[in-house]
Amino acid sequence: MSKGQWYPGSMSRAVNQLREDLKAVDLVIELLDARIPFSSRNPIFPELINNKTHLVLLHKSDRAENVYTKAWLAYFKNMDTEAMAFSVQNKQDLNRILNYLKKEENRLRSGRFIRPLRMIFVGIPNVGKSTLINLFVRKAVTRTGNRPGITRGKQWIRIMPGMELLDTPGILKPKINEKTTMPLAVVGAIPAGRVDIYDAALWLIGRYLEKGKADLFIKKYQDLIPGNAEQIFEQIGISQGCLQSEGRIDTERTAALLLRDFQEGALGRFTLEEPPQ
Ligand SMILES: Nc1nc2c(ncn2[C@@H]2O[C@H](COP(=O)(O)OP(=O)(O)OP(=O)(O)O)[C@@H](O)[C@H]2O)c(=O)[nH]1
Ligand SMILES: [Mg+2]
Repeated sequence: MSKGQWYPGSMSRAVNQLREDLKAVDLVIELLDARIPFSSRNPIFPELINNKTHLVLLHKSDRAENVYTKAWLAYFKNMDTEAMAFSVQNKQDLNRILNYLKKEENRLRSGRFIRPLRMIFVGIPNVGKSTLINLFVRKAVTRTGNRPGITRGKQWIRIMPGMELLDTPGILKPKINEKTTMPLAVVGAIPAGRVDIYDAALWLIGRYLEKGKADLFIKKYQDLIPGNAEQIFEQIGISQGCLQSEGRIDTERTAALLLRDFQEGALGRFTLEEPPQ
């Protein structure tokens, strides 16, 4: 099967746009969700960036478990890919990126200063690209505006002398298959409606049970009696008052509440994917 048949039209348009944008940069900063580094990476990405200097950020690391974030960092190191954990909550993380960029700028230029080091943030929807661009905008020395002729239509943000960031992020939809659907759904990277949220909620409870972390549910929703995923779901519905008129629980509302609580961090730090051995 050719690659074109794998992706619907909008996907290939996005890929073509990204291919274009990548031509204009020296450095690609790829954002992965630290809770799902596997599912939040589109497998065509490594081929697309084609040996460009590349930094992986395990983003939203404040939502992930440190022990697994460390394991993922070791995994990328092992693959000779530069990677850092990142969270907007942690000021040091931004400084760490800026230091990395300064080093890269020195290394890439190595005396022959021709033009600024240019970079782009790339990642799936909702991974945090705009949030990160805004952080850099606040640090920025100037917005450089359009550069007709050189990089038509692109807006660059000069984040410090000799360093420019493309102000529109590269968006690459995740690859959705039976392995990635649920992880993407529970972090909110798949639009509602594409997945049955009851299935997603049960799957999530199942993961907490598997990891022996059901206590985080009990802490959040109180007075839960340990049980299987269905029983816990049922009790959450009752304790949170997600009921229908006949007194049965409203599964849609219960599932939505549970997923929202997970996404907002009310169910603690939780990593859904561990690196391959
Ligand atoms: N917990 C946590 N949430 C974050 C972090 N960074 C961003 N977010 C949240 O993630 C959500 C998505 O962030 P955006 O910056 O809009 O993501 P995006 O990649 O630009 O999304 P699209 O424009 O849809 O592609 C927002 O609710 C942010 O507040 C982080 O480091 N930690
Ligand atoms: Mg955005």
